[in-house]
Amino acid sequence: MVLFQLCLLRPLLLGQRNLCGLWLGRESFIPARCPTKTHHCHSNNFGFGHYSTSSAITGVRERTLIAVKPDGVQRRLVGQIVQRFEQRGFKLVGLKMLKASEDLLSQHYQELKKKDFFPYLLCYMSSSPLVIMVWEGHNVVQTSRMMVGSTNPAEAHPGTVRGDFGIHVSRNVVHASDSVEGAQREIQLWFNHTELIDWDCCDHSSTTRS
Ligand code: DAT
Ligand code: MG
Repeated sequence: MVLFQLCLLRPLLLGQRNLCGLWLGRESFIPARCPTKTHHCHSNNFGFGHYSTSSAITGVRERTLIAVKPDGVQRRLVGQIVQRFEQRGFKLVGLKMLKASEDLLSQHYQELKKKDFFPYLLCYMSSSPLVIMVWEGHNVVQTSRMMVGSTNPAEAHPGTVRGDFGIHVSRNVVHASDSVEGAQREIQLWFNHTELIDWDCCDHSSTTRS
């Protein structure tokens, strides 16, 4: 409460136009404006004024790996799946289409090696192209899991990707990392760092501030 009042008062005292930033939990406060005119602060080209780049904001740079699986690509669902993440306000920082090797998939699904469906999973996932993406934003790992829905589409809620497009657990349309640590491992596995793009959204102030 005290913090809220302080952040509300500070811009007024400093004569700044923007009011309070967004409190996103103990670790993540997004200031309404860049506190100093440092190199982190710059104008964009879209008339949204100054803002801090995401690299200056703790917690907003969380990233996750999302993959449209072979059934999703074959059924031409890539656009609809990308649209859901864009509409939610997340930022696309990496995207590629590829046919994955069983070796790469085996590393990706390393924790499932002992499952009886593992060979079928590798065979299916390597059977045709995947679209692999990295999305960035506040709490993106957990939110993506909610957007994707339960592993078994029969149990996934309507409104989730799997609940809307899936029927069987072995053809559940998308992959989403299940933890921040898992996401970091998977992103490093699928992407070279030069393939990930740091860029500033022109609507940054509309998606990450109150
Ligand atoms: P999730 O993809 O929701 O993280 P997971 O990591 O437990 O689920 O499993 C990875 C994938 O393996 C899952 O998306 C689909 C496949 N799979 C899981 N359980 C299965 C089963 N019982 N039969 C066939 N495929 C299964
Ligand atoms: Mg998983």
